[in-house]
Amino acid sequence: MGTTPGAGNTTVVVPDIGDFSDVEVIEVLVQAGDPVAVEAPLITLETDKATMDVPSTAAGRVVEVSVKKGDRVSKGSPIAVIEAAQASGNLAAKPAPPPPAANQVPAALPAALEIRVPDLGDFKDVEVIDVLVKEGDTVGLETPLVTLETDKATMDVPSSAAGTVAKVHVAKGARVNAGDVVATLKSAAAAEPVARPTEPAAATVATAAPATPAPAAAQDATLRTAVPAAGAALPDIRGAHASPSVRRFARELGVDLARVTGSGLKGRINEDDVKAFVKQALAGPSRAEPAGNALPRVPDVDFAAFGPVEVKPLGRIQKISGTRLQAAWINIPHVTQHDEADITELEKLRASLKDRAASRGIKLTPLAFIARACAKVIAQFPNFNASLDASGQNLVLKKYLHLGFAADTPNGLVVPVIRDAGRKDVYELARDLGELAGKARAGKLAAAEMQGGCFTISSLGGIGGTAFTPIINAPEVAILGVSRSQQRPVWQGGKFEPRLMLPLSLSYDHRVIDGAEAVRFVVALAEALAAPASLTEAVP
Ligand code: CAO
Repeated sequence: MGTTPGAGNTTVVVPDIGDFSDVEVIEVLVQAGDPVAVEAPLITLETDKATMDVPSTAAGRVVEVSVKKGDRVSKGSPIAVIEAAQASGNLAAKPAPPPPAANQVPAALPAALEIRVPDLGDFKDVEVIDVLVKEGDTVGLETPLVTLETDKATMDVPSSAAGTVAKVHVAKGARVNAGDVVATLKSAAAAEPVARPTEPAAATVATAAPATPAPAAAQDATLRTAVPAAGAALPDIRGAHASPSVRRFARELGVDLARVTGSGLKGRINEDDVKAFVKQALAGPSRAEPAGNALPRVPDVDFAAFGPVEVKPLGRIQKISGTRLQAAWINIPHVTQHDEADITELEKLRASLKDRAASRGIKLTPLAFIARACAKVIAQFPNFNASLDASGQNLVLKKYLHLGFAADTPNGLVVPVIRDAGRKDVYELARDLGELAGKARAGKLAAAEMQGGCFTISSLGGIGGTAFTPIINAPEVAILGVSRSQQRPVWQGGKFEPRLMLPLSLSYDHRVIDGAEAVRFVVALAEALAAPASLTEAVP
C-alpha cells in the first residue's frame, strides 16, 4: 500500500476497501509535523454502512497530508507522506471491512438455521464486543445479532432471516473467525427451504481480501447460506455513530456511546466528544449538559510527544477554586477599571502608627487601610455590595459588609472573609487580616470563615506588579486588585512632585455596575486613600 517517492519517505495510500470507491474522508487525524507510529490512524473514512480508520504503514513524521475532510477517496488514493523513521516492511494495511455482496439472503427459515460469521477477509480472532440478542428473542431479517470489532473496523453480524433465537453461541469478549456459528434460529413457519446460492459472497470476498484465500469454513455450504451478504459483510455502525478507534476508547473508559452526543459530521462521535462526556459526568449533574451546549474545548495535546513531562495532580483547593474561577470568568461580563491612588500621606501616617500598633500585636499593613477605605466607599455605592439572584432578574442589596481578601497559601488561593468589616476600624481590620491570613497559610480556616463575602480585595502589592485584571469572586459583583505602590513624578502645583502611587484595578460585573459608576467608585476610593486621616477614625 505504500510507495517511496523520496529517500526515507513513504506515501500511505488508501488500502483495498473492497467494492467501495469515492468514500468520504470524515476525519483527518494528523497534520504535517505530527509524529506517527505504525498503525496509528491517519484518516477516517465513512460509507453509509461502515466507518474505518486508515492506519499509517510507517513510523515517522508526517511530511504532508494529501487529503482533507470531505474529500472522496478510492483504493490507492494517497493519504499522507511519512518521513519514515522505520518504514514498515509489510505496508499493506489490514483490509478495510469487507464490502457488500449482492443480497443472497433467504426469504424464510428452515426448522433451524445457523447464523455464522461471514468472511472477514484477513481478519482472524475478531472480538465480539456486543451480543445483541438472547435466547427466545424474535429477530427479523437484518436484525443485528452480535457486533464484532477489529482494530480497524466495527461490524454487526445481522440475521439472515426472520425467526426466533434458539441459541446464542458466542459471548461478549469471545473471539471468532469466519464460519463460526453466532446463533441458531428456529422458525415455526419454516415452510420453505433455505435458498442456497451457489456462489455467495465470493466475488465480494475476493475484492475485499484478494491475497487471502477464504477460510475453509467459508466454503461450507451452510455458511454460504448463512452469510447474510451485504448486511453482514459490511460493518454497520449500529446505534452510536463512531469510528472503531473511538469505540475502543469509549469502551476503555466505560462510556456508553449511545449517551454521547456526536459533534462530527452527521452527528458522528469523535474522541473529544467521549472525553467531554466523561468530564461532564465527573463534574456532576449540574454540568452534565448536552455537548451541543458545551463551550468549545481547547485542543488536547499529547505533551509527551514533544519532550519529557511529569504529571502532577492539582490540589484540592486548586480544583475547587479553579472551578469557581472558571464559572465566574464564563458567566460574568467582566470589565476592569484601572486607576492610581496617591498614598504618600497614607504611608507617612501608617509609618507613624505602625510601631504603636505592633506593640499591641497588630501589623498595620497597607491592606488594612485599603480595606477600611473600601468599606467607607462601598457604603456610598450600594451596587458594589450586591448580588444578582438566581433568576438574574433581581439585585439583592446587602445591609451588611463582609469583606473577603485573597490570600496566597502553600495549598493555593483562598479567600478569608472579615465579618462586618463596615463596622471595624483600621486596627480591628488589621488584626482580623493578620489572624485570617495566618490561619489561611496554616490551612486552618473554617469553612464559615470563607463564606458570606460581599466584596473582595486581591492585594499583590507585597509581591509586585503594575496592574492586573482580577476575576470577580461570584456571586459578588466587584473585586479590587491592588498592585505595588511606586514613587512617581506627579504634576502638582506647577511642578513634578515625587508621590507614592498605588495602582488599583477594579473588575466589576457589567450587568450590575455601569462603567461610569465604576469610575466614580475608583475615584472615590483613590480620594479616600489620599486623605487617610478619616481612615483611622473610630467607627461608630
Ligand atoms: N505596595 C507596596 N508594598 C506593599 C503593598 C503595596 N500595594 N502591599 C503590601 N506591601 C508591603 C507591606 O508593606 C509589607 O512590607 P513591610 O513588611 O515592609 O511592611 C510587605 O509588602 C508584605 O505585606 P504582607 O503581604 O505581609 O501584608 P499585606 O497585608 O499586604 O497582604 C495578604 C496580606 C494575605 C493579602 C498577602 O500576604 C497575600 O497573600 N497576597 C496575595 C494575594 C493573592 O494571591 N491575590 C491574587 C488573587 S487572584 O489570583
